[in-house]
Amino acid sequence: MTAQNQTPVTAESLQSEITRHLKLSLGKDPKHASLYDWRMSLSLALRDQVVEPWFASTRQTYEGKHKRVYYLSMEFLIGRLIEDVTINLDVEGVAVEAMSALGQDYYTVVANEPDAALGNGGLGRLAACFMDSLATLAIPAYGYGIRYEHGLFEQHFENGQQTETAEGWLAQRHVWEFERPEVAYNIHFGGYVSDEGGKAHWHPAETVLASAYDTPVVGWKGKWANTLRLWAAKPVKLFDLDSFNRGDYVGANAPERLARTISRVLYPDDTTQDGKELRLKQEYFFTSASIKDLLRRFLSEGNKIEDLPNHVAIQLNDTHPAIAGPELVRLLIDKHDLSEEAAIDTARQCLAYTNHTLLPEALESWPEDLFARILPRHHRIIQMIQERHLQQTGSHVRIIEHGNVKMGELAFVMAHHVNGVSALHSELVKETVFSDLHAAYPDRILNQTNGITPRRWLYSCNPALRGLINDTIGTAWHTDLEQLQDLNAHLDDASFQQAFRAAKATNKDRMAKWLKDRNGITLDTSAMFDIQIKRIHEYKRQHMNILETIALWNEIRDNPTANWTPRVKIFGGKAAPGYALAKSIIHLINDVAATINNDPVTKDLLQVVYPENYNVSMAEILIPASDLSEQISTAGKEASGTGNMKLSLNGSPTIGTLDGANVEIREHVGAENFFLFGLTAQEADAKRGEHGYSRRAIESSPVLSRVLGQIAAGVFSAGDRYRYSDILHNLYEHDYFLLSCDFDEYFAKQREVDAVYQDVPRWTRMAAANTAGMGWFSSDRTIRGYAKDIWGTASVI
Ligand code: 8GP
Repeated sequence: MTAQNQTPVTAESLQSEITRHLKLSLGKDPKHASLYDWRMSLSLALRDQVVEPWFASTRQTYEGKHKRVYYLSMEFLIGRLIEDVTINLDVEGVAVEAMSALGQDYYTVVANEPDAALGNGGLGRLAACFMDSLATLAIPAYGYGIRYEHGLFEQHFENGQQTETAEGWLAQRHVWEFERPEVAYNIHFGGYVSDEGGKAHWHPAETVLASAYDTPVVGWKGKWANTLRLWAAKPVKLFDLDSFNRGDYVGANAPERLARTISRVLYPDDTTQDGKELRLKQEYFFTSASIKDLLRRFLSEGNKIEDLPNHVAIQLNDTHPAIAGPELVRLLIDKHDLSEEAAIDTARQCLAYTNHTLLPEALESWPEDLFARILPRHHRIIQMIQERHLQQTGSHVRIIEHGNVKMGELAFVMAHHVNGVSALHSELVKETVFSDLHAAYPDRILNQTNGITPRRWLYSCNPALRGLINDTIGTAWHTDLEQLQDLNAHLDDASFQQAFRAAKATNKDRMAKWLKDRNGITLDTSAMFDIQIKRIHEYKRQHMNILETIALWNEIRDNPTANWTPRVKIFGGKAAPGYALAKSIIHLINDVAATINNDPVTKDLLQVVYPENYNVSMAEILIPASDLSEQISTAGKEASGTGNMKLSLNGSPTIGTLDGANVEIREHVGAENFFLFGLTAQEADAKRGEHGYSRRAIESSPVLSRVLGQIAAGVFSAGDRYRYSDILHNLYEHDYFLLSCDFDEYFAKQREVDAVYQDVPRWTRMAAANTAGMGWFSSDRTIRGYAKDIWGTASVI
């Protein structure tokens, strides 16, 4: 393979490449170079190193006629790339040395890179981890998505309340990508369908161009590289010269404005679907371009269309690209003359669908009239798919029902396999949302428990722990994370324990310094760092955490000289801009922080911090520093979680419910190393059937009643008794997410955490046992599972 054939990179060679780029690509004299110039030059010098392995991988795939995986996703939450590339190419040390020889600090340059935040949360970050594992495992693959001009919004706090501004990652040049103006497809919308000579013809009303931008994704040790191909929308006609000549300068730009809107912004909702026409257009835009692109590649290799499933595996990351089914069927019938039956069968053999959530509001559906107006040909094709499905299975489940086109049902019917993302979630997929379709297609649903890339989420973000693990068990874990179990032999070894604590202390110091520099906040690093980082949502129950914080504050004030375990409660996460209750929760957390942090009685024992604008690079600092991981969702609601995996892998035990992948994490790290509380998914369902359960639970809990009473009295809102009436009303009257029912057990479990934390050897053992037990959660394992059970592909080197 090329990586081995390539001349090894040395500090000297990299230094001269950086200088060359500074001069020839940036046009700068080193004397006048800014941080930006240095970052660009370093990135370009590194990118050069990826090109050869990338070419070689592509060549090898063509030559071997290997099947390719196409991962279609509206979101790729990539984060920064410099460290990703230096780690994967194993040149981090060399890069540090080269930059230092140029008078620059490598880590300052790294921190200058903006996050590529083309995603909202779990689903988008999973796609990024999968791209890393596909490259590391040398499975030929393309990621297909949208090159949004504006990624996830930037979050600010004004008087404790979230405000949002547009993010601008492309304001500076994105050096990692290669523009491919020659790779472009016309994407059509609207118009009507006519029937001529027994064939349907779509006469679209609107057309935009999908133009490709490629980013190489290099795997471990540079042995293989795949492509992330993102589509930008461009006008077919750049400019309306007629309008311009008539003096209508605004009108002249209309074609460009219209097209650009499609790839302008990432939809900022996490689990709520937005019924906007634009979103449907975005979905069709990138899916159609991707399907056309993969068909072009397939046909250019001289293949016959019937052979498509032997060469192409298309994975739909949630329902956002579910239009891939009808689009592929349309192209097979209208352009390649397959019969309806053959087209559906062929398409289905290529397609698989991953479900990421059971929340009903996230299951996409489109008003049928809107759908038919924008995609009239696909509307007819879906009717045809539905007819065949109803006839063949005798099922009564319709794709179009009550005037809505249901994308989950469409994705299910058009996929050869449907998977959930944790063992519990996959069972719930069978029992709930898709129970009827599961009865009609009993072999279709399977499970692939999520994973995380250990390159980014241990090796790169936690050099202190990486070093200790290397010294203790060697380096085999770099490519086989399950080797971490060898740490089990050292858990009771005093010197190992001490080194483990030292690594954690280093990470806590690093985080404290970062927060001091960023927000001027001083952290007590000897306190327990108790962290909840994720999107803000009622089901994730950040409000349970902050109510527990208030309860603890009360207890400390009642008895300040007791033997308390000092804690820093750390929150991170964004709320969807239109999700009012989630925004109220953020406000409450910030209000509580303001009160508690200024209380002289408790200030050395309890602190609440909520750094704004949580993103991937913030996660890389917070996760290694965590002592306790909060995974407290209502059982049955968190499909998997992946933050839970990152924290546990980095030596932070979980306090959590039996939800999503928590269940499997607990099995792998050992029940004795996990703080379990709360109703099970089944119990939660039963509880919802009991009339008046929340009011009863609140009234029978003195601790919770007191906390809610304080909020209602305006203790945290300068006497304003109504500021949080939405949260209070919700808890007393609905409490669908059962905070009231789980609260007392959660509070009690936290006090157990306090006690164990004071038993230093016991706590260290637990923390290290978490790291040792988490090897199974590598996304390499997950991807091997998809390759074997769903895609029919394997590593090719
Ligand atoms: C998330 C799930 O909430 C999380 O449990 C899981 O770990 C992650 O997907 C990866 O599987 N779901 C989403 O991010 C999600 O559904 N987002 C779409 C609605 C935008």
